[in-house]
Amino acid sequence: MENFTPITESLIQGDIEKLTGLVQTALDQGASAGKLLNDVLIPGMDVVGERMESGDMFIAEVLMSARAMGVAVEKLKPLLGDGESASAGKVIIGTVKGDLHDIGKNLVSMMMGSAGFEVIDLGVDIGPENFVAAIKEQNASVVGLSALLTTTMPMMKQTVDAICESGLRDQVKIIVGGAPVNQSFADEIGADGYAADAGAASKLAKSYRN
Ligand code: B12
Repeated sequence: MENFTPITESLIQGDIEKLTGLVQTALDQGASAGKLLNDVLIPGMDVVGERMESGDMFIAEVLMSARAMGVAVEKLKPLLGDGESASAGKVIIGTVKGDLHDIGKNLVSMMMGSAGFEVIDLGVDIGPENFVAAIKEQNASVVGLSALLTTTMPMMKQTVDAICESGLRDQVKIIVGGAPVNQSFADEIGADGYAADAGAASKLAKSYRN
């Protein structure tokens, strides 16, 4: 096993109490919040993403790590100077209209947040017009659509079409995901990308940065 710092280890284990205690100690000893985030916590979440993709971590474990990361990020947020917390970009995410499943979407949302994106999670049952309004309002560069039902997959196409009709298509990368969705469906409806899990989704969004 790789040689992780105790902070990274408690993050991977999803041990919120231990993680927040260790982060506090590091801060008390003079560590910078930005360094902790960028050099310790985010690389830790990258490990979680890799283990998820390779099947070495179960969803429940990933959720625990993601929650622990969320708590640590909340703790560091007020201490981060503007320069240190430069956002990787804005991501709008939501489950499409007619679909109420949100566990996977929340996971993607958390992983992207951990990767430094500013994530605006619209929630579930989101109509095409709401996605369009949010992209416009937030000036987002990536939009993620989630669907878990075969019956709501056509709503993904309607959402992509609405984004095209709104004239915002050139401004955003559209990525899709959810158990019934795959790469060829993404291609068929004119999305930019598909990712099978939260780790891959975050990687995909990062690949659009440059
Ligand atoms: C939990 C669950 C529910 C819960 C949802 C609770 C919640 N808050 O989400 C409840 C009980 C409410 C529910 C309701 C229904 N459900 Co349901 N549900 C499930 C179940 C068991 C698990 C889904 C889940 O959370 N998986 C775990 C997460 C982590 O995985 P995930 O969602 O796939 O997400 C990952 C990836 O897909 C990807 N991803 C997800 N979103 C996105 C987005 C982007 C942008 C990207 C890049 C990636 C990405 O990353 C995620 C993390 O790795 C599935 C079965 C299954 N095995 O999928 C059925 C399932 C999806 N449900 C099903 C059905 C039929 C229903 C109902 C119609 C049942 C009914 N008769 O009322 C209703 C529909 C309600 C509605 N309108 O949406 C069927 C769908 C069948 C089909 N082919 O369409 C399934 C497959 C069960 C089955 N085998 O019959 N359900």
